[in-house]
Amino acid sequence: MYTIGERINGMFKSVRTAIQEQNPEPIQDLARRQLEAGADCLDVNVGPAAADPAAAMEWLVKTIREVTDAPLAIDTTKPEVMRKGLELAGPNSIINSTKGQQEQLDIFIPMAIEYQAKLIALTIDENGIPRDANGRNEIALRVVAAAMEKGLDPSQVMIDGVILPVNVTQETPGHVLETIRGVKLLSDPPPLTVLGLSNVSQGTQQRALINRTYLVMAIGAGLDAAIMDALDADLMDAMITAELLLNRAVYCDDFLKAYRSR
Ligand code: THG
Repeated sequence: MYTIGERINGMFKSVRTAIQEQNPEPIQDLARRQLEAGADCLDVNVGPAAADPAAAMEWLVKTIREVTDAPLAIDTTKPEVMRKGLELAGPNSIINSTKGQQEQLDIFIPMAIEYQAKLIALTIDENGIPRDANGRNEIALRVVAAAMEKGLDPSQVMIDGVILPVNVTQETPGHVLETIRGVKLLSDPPPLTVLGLSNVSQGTQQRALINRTYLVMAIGAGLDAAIMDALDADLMDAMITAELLLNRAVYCDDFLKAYRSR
């Protein structure tokens, strides 16, 4: 499992304040701690409140790059903010994200090729979020076809089935699991799959429990990557154990420690 740490997001008050005050310590601390906890990549999102999102993205990426060369997932809907982030982040970045409609694919697929970045595609289009897995897989197929047509290998595409809070639509978690399974049949090589895990528990009373139970289910369905709270040690333990039980790591009594020191 490829772990993308979710915490550098202006949605969190401490991050929002750090951006406003241009105070590097809280950001650099979150970068270090998430990587120490096992994150492979860091999501970077200036949040909805940033007055000048391109300037905020520039400051965030430069601030993170003072402490780590780890891959970054540039999390914005705005092409000019994305470009700024990719320029400063360097190779192995992730474009987070494009939607499935043609106008967006025409912008973000060439950008992925230009910056040699992976491309997260949400299974959303001009008609919104599909009700079920069929609708999601239809959009995923269009994305993969567009990528191949433009010369982006499907293995560089990460399909996000768009999980919603379970207390808002209780059918969605099941539909997204079906999407994860279905996406693997779209092409050879298939695209990767990713989720913004914490969305599933927003507004619920048992966030951590719901997050880790759903992560294990999604890993069982074939999930390749998740944007998740790498600072939640129980969540990371559940992920490591799921991988062990799927025979992706050799068992030893110290398997949690062995994975973490890999
Ligand atoms: N898919 C993709 N990218 C994404 C998402 C996705 N990026 C953003 C988001 N969804 C994933 N990241 C988060 C980060 C935080 C939370 C949820 C998802 C979260 N935040 C607290 C809340 O809303 O309750 C904020 C708490 C606070 O304010 O301190 O849960 O789906 N590709």
